[in-house]
Amino acid sequence: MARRTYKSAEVVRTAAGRQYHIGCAPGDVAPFVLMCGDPARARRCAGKFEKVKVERANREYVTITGTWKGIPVSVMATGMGPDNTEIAVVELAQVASPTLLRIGSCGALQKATPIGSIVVSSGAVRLENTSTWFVPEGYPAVAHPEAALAMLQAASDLKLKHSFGLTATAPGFYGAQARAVPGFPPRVPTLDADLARIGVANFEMEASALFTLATLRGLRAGCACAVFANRPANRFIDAGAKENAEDDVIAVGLRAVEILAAMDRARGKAPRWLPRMGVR
Ligand code: R1P
Ligand code: URA
Repeated sequence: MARRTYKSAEVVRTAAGRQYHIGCAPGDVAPFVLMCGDPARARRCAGKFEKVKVERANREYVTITGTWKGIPVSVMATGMGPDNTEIAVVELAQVASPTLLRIGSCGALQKATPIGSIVVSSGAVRLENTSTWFVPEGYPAVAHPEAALAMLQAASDLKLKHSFGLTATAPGFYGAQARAVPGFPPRVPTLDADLARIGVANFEMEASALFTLATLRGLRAGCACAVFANRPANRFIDAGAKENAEDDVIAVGLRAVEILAAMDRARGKAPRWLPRMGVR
């Protein structure tokens, strides 16, 4: 994918050459980065690496780089929300050109989507406004097809209940996801039902910023989320099931890295992977 060039560059680095928020320098980040909001999930994911080479932690950003089945991989916690994701993607892109795979959690908007299952995003509705400071309203936030396919195949290989569809990225957990909390009535109380009616699969808080900025920069990005809530059924996951669902979405991310690495080998110097190339 073609990389854009810029007339002038503003970079924010510390004296040690590390990016201001994420604390990473060139060489710290692998060609595949798994991303999630929760630092505990990032550490849980890194616990599955064979080796850990780099660990950086600053504010909510935790980046751990190691290997998985011999493939160099990083996991990064970004904290919650599109604004945090913007900082993560912009600063990551100063030190590497990675494939970015979000391993998140979400609330399902369709009644039939089971809690604990996985939703792979085809694209995201930009309910947030972080991305509008880069692109106009009509600009679509789409997953890279290779990343989306790899995450779908990963969920299938792992025999996990999964679905594929549009995600709505909200700039908050309560009002912006139409949660009615005493004392804090949402301005648009029908938003969850309205989105469900037009086929949107799930709510979360990062994917559209990730997809938009990755597309701008020519990076591959994908998103798979474990379902923690079923909004039409008004149900939320319990503690034990949450751990299992987190392990599942981590497994999807790691398996997707293996699949993408195989797609890249099969593609060789071709600009993009096509199904006829198979995997190696
Ligand atoms: C809200 O609880 C948080 O969980 C989801 C949302 O997108 C938001 O960040 O994702 P993570 O589990 O990756 O943090
Ligand atoms: N994350 C969200 O953003 N919403 C949910 O309902 C669950 C997880």
